[in-house]
Amino acid sequence: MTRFFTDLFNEEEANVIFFGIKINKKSEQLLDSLRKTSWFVECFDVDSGKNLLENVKIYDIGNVNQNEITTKIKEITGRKKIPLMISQTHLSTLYAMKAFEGVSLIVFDAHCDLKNKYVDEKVVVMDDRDDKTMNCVTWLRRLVENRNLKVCLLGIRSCDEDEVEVMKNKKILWFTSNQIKSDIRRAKDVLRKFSEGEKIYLSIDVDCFDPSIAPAVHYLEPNGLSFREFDELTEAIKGEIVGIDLNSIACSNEQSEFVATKAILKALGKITLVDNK
Ligand SMILES: [Mn+2]
Repeated sequence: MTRFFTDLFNEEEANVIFFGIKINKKSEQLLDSLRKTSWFVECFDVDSGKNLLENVKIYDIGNVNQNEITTKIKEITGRKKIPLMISQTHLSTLYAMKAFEGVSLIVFDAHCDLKNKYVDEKVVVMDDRDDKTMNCVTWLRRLVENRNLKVCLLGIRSCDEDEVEVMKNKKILWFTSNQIKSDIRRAKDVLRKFSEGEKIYLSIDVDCFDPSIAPAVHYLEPNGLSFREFDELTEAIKGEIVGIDLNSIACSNEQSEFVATKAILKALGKITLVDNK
């Protein structure tokens, strides 16, 4: 197996543990393809003159099932390491967040994922009981209805009135794609204040990007973030990154995979602590 980004480190010395979520044969092929793509992404950032992986030693443990996420992450954080997960569904983030306490959540997404129930032939229902309230468009609703959590959503451009109500009631901080495009300085200022001194779990839904740069998503929402906008916002995040995921990449597509792995690399560049958490 080609390992994600590198095979330089063993599990013991690594401070970031990577794993993919296997849903079916196709998702395993996609994960393998992403692993191969990651080797072609340059770790040196020419603008900052920094190696984005300078504080990062990644070890790839392979793929795990959706129902193993919470246990796996608890095991990783218990060993003072940072989990990095790639999944085809955003529902995985719900199970990841169950492994953390006292963590704030930053999500890049075109959608709020705050629906109470949603049925669509494209929505992969992950629950064995065929539960229509547990999927990639309801996961954040399920998370915030049971927990007091600081949440910031970035890049929103598709949601309904009910979801806006939930954002207001739950005091979720959110920026639409248009708000980011018209005043990114303000978005960055607010994001900086939101994240300062916090432990941060960062979740990147690939559909936050404009479909012109990342077309391999389930819902091709126009007017998405440019890579530069994503990069600038990520750069503004303060605090301590305790977990990262990238999700909702729908199928193997070279262009989208490159954008996805580059986005992960930028997120990894935010890791400042090595083993002294
Ligand atoms: Mn999502």
